[in-house]
Amino acid sequence: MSRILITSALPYINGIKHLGNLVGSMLPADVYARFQRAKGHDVAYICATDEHGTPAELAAKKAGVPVADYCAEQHDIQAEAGRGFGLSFDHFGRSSSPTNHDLTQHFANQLIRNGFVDERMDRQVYSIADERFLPDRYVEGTCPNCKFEKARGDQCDNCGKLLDPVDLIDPYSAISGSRDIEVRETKHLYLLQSKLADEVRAWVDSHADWPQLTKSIAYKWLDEGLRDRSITRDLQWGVPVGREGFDGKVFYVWFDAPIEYIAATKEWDPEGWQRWWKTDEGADDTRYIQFMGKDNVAFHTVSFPCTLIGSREPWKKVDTLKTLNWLNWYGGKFSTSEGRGIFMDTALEISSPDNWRWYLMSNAPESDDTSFTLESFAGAVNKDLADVLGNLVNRVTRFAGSRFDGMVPDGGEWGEAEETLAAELDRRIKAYTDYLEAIEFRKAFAELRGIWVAGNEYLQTAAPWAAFKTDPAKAAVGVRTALNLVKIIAALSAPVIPFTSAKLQAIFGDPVETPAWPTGAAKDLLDTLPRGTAFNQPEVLVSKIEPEQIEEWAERFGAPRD
Ligand code: B3M
Ligand code: ZN
Repeated sequence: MSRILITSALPYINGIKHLGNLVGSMLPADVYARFQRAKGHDVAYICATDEHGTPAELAAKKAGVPVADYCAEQHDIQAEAGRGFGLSFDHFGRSSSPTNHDLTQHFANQLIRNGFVDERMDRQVYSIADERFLPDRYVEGTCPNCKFEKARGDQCDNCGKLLDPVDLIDPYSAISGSRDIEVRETKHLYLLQSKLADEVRAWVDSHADWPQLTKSIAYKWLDEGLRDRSITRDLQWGVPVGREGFDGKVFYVWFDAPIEYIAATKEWDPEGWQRWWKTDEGADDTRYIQFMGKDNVAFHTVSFPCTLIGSREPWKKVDTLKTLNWLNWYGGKFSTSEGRGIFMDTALEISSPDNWRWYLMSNAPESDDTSFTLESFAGAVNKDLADVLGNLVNRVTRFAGSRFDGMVPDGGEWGEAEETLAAELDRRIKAYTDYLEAIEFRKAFAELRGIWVAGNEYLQTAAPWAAFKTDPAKAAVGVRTALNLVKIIAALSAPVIPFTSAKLQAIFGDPVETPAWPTGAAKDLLDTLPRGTAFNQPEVLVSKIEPEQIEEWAERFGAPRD
């Protein structure tokens, strides 16, 4: 048994997340966590809301509530949506927690003590109308790189380039719209990443096994030369710097947010958190996997490691990063600020969590960006879940219900059809398990679907309904084998469609959250249900999505029609 720490990028607090955010970090992390728990490992899946910075302040202002209240409310909304989707966080914390305040200040103090932080006079955008500095997203303007006219001070949404607010062309205040703006001097703390660059590079070099996308982003930053970065901001909301001359300043959101991974673990397990995070207290044999969208990679491969390394304390660093590309809304972009796309709360109003989970994970944007369309969603639900999985389960349970009195039949001999099924299962379960282990979701779920298909093919060949009159023993083997297969499928499918798995498990007894991962020869797995025991008819597993529903949703969500 190993100890496995899993974190997914912390969702910003500024409103409920869309399906692109969900498949970009939280959902794949959940699937992986469920898989590793099923294999018997000691898993901590940690996440939290990312509550500081200008996105939070701006959203609170828009909502007309104090930022602390806004965050508390939105945290509950996001936690509720996570539960609705079956996200199995061991802890879902808040980056604004006292624990994170303490740890953030601790890291800053360590970095200062070790000579990796400097006080510097900085030039920042100041709004005369608003009587305040305008850090990050408080200022908008034209991108110096691509000339997009609504670039934000910290990053251009159009070309993705990270920006410095003073570089924007024609800047204006995101608070008041005022263009009465000047550049003023203000004091800030700088993290001297340049001093840590060699150590970070050596650490990245030691991870030749990282996925290509992850490595290329990390090396791009390292090769451009690590710039010293300001880690404080002229803001009220955040972790106070708590240093003389720094009143009214807080740490930059990207400084405190990753530290919340540690703080949330500490909140979850106040006694034993060190074994996940301190290499001198057990974390040297913890395996740590992070999940995130590609725009977050630089912060996790370079910035956060600078914090950890520069502390000169024995902190656990990430072993494997799983980086996801974008899920697009019909080739365009999902957008929180513009309300474009489908969001976690509304998604659950219109369809079941497993329908979404299956669609999103079997089409995860792994090697490239993928386009969400309602048609492809309906296709995945209707074809894979209803026609393939649902059909298999319904056919066998109905037939066994009427012809074998709802019991697992005894008698009959294992034949050629069973041998063929077992051989295919041996191959596919291994491939599926290996792909999940390698965190390759699309390939993994193609195998899982292959197992569902194999089940239907088996039923077709064994045809117990045809054999029933002439050769009841053969019919008995067919039904028994297919019922066992349903039980195996319940366990194999649990990481991705846990609610459906529970319904499948309920055919044979009380469902559990984490059914054990099927191991051993398929021949044995296919004969584990005690013969002669009763089973239950399943609840409705999947209902098909009708063309009228697609039209209705398209209208509701403003999906482009052709
Ligand atoms: N909140 C950005 C995002 O949601 C940011 C991630 C923080 S991870 C420490 O994409
Ligand atoms: Zn740009």
